[in-house]
Amino acid sequence: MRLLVTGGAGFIGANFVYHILEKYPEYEIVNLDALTYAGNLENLKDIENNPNYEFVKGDICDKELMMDLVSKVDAVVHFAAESHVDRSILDSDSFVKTNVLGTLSLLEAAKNNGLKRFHHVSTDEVYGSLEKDDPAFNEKTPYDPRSPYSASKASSDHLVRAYYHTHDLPITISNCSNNYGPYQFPEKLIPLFVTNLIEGKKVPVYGTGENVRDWLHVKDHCEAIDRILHDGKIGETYCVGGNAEKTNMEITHEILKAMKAGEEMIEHIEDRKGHDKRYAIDFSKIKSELGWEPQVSFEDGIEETIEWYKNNEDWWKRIKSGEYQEYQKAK
Ligand code: NAD
Ligand code: TDX
Repeated sequence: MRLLVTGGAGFIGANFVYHILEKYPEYEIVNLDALTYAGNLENLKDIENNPNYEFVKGDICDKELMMDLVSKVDAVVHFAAESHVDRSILDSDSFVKTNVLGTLSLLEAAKNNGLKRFHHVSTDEVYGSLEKDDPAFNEKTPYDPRSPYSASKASSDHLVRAYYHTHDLPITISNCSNNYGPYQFPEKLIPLFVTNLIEGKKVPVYGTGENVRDWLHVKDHCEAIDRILHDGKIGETYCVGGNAEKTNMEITHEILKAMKAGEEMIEHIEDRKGHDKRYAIDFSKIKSELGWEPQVSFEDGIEETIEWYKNNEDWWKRIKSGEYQEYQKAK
């Protein structure tokens, strides 16, 4: 199988490229990435010389390039996106451009191109915000996005489904909860807090920190996408979750404890605008249809992740200082 992975230089995309090349060494991967601030070729150093791996620098909005790349592969796995909610609040343009128009450009390129599969990687945030005792999101939950980020992802999901119904494009979609693990850009909660503490800096908790997220190790997410890509039913959506709902304060305390830091390192700061209260995922469909469920417990996963950031200071220090962008300019 020859795969086009978009956004493979980002956090989940890079983990997915490693997952596929390790599990299916005969597969070929073309990784298309624009190398925005979130894309980092240093994430892929270990396989950059693998003969079954090729990197192409480009924008998913470039329809001609997408046509050319899509015509040479069997399947597309679409990760490329602007992914950080806080950035979408400050400036929404790039979110609509990449997440909506970029996805549309890729769909147009995929239409009538003989693809076996177009898998779209999406988020649980499209379903909105839950109250404490509300039932978890599932595939039938009505869409109710509330941030420019989630609105742009919701829009892309609708377009992907429209191309299935209108053009018979063989699509699948996954809507996943919060990921954590190696190579996550240190602007997201877990890597930001871990790296701040290593640097002796405080951790900024938005508001009271009572907001709840469901956490999934990135390895489990990659395995879920792998199962959907190979065995998922065309036209279907799968909700993917970690069975690990935690308040931000719980996460903060677990990180502080694991890193032997005290409460004085917590700094409560102004809340995120429109901060969604709670996300939770009912993943019974993917469990019953594809036999997938999370394998990494949060307790093991967070410990392993903290170790990874401790052992890879070079990687995140080069991001925090901006040096990583020099590496890719030279490529
Ligand atoms: P990320 O921000 O780490 O990586 C995004 C990648 O996309 C980067 O390499 C970036 O350079 C690339 N990119 C951005 N704009 C592009 C464009 N116009 N053309 C080509 N490449 C472009 O994101 P992530 O956390 O790895 O998320 C990957 C996908 O998974 C996204 O679609 C996101 O919505 C979804 N998702 C993420 C999470 C999570 O917790 N991180 C959870 C559920 C779903
Ligand atoms: O400094 C911080 N302080 C803080 O309290 C940051 C960065 C976050 N937070 C809070 C906000 C959220 O309640 O922590 C929670 C997690 O925040 P993020 O790591 O920014 O993730 P979130 O907004 O939940 O979105 C993530 O999960 C779903 C990804 O960034 C999305 O791409 C994905 O779709």
